[in-house]
Amino acid sequence: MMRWNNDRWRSAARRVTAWILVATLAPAAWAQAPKPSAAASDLTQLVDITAKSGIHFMHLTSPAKKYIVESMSGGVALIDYDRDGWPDIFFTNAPDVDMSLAGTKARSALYHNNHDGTFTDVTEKAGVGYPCWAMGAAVGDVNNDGWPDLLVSCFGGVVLYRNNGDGTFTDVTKASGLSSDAGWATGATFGDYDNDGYVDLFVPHYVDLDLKDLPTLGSKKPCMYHELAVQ
Ligand SMILES: [Ca+2]
Ligand SMILES: [Ca+2]
Repeated sequence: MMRWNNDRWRSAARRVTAWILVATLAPAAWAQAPKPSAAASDLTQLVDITAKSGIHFMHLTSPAKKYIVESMSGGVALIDYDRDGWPDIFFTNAPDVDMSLAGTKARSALYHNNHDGTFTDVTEKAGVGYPCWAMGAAVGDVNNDGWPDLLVSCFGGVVLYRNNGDGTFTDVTKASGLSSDAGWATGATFGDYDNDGYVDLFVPHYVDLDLKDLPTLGSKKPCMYHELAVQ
């Protein structure tokens, strides 16, 4: 059992006195504080509901960040894949270099919007969990069937998933002519640039990097980001 000596009692008494002072002075301080304007009080407040949302996705990270490809974060796409009028969420994920060389993949995730502030992980049924070393994602109806399709940009090209309209997707990368892209696609966006009624695709690339020929730190002249050496 904890024993209280006189010093502790005096310390506790000082804290109680302090709280009484705060409680006594607070109304006066509040009364003197400027009242918020009507415009400020009308501003919409954003509330963090992540813990209650059912979304438990965690993007993998490499604390060491030895290579530039490990320093990149992932992208998120909003896609109403079931066309119920409520946006669903796709998260991209990526392994680190050691995982990739060992053949281990990182799981991306698709969450269905339950209409009540919560989401359900539907990744397995949808079949979109392991597209690639995923960087970003874009949403577009590439075949004009009314169902939004999903393109994932990757370290190593892009992956195009066609929405089957039943909660599942099919990888149509090769059939769509996109499998020849083997570069580091950091992001992607759809847009009908020639106004023919079919969405076109723009894929920006980043630097050349070969996982099978990675430089050891200091073996080559590194890039300098401010005063940080990056390879
Ligand atoms: Ca939806
Ligand atoms: Ca479609």
